[in-house]
Amino acid sequence: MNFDEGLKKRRDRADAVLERYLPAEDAVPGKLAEAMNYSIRSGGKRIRPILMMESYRMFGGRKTVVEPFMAAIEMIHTHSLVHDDLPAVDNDELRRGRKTTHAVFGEAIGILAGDALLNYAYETALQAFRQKEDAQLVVEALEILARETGLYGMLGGQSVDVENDKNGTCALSKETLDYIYLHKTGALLEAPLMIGAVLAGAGKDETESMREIGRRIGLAFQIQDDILDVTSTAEELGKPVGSDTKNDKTTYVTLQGVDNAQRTVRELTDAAVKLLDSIPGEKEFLREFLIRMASRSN
Ligand code: GRG
Repeated sequence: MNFDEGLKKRRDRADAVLERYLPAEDAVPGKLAEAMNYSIRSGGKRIRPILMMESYRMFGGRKTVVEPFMAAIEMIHTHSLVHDDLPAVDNDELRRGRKTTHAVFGEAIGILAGDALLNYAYETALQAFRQKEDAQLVVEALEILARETGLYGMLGGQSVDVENDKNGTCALSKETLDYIYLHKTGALLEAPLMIGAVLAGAGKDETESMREIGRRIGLAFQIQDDILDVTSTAEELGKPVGSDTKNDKTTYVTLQGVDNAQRTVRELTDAAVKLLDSIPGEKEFLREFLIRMASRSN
């Protein structure tokens, strides 16, 4: 099986897992469930559940305890996109090639759908306790999920981003930009790699190595986002381009230029792959996936 076939298989599996955990729309409050499901079903590369599954398998995991967590991480990711698109934040009408949730359902339901996805993610992850044998590992995985996506993770990074947005045209330091990128984007790529490892029973050192891989690939991923904002098209990306320039944002492109930013992406990816290579386990697909994530065109 070549890489693209392997990717399709994994994406289909992630979609099937998600479908099993989505809320029903035929009971009250159907509109809210519909808005949640609309945002989840509007596509997306499913990077985070795929990373989790690959990490789980790499450390020998073969059970289904990982599945509620795969669904939960995609729900949290989708919550962040729904809220990021709101009029009070980026005010975008296009996401994943479709109208954004608030553009279809109105702002109030857009806000609620984002909130509900975040809450439902935990309701979903808690279902992992039904598979009794792995209770302690489930507790550890929940701790990672909560921390990496909360105040000291994604939400913290986003808050510093928003704070600096309101600072006018004053350029950010590279240190502040790295804090923002490592948290608002990196934390949500660290989390699935770590959760997959923990649920499969990996040791502390191995889990920390997976965190470090996520950190490097997360930074590379967000820098690539900066690059695509100036080099790609709305058709290719499925969301507006040129928004960083429009909003006068400091990015790796404004700090380093496109060529150097591309070099930084390559260096970070190489470092992530080198670390992955030092860990035993079946990781051929994950290795290629990390490389393609960083050099993605959408
Ligand atoms: C309410 C101010 C406020 C914000 C809440 C938490 C949050 C929204 C945003 C987090 C920051 C964020 C949206 C970062 C974007 C990271 C990023 C590059 C996402 C794109 O991920 P892909 O390419 O998307 O995996 P798909 O659509 O393929 O799933």
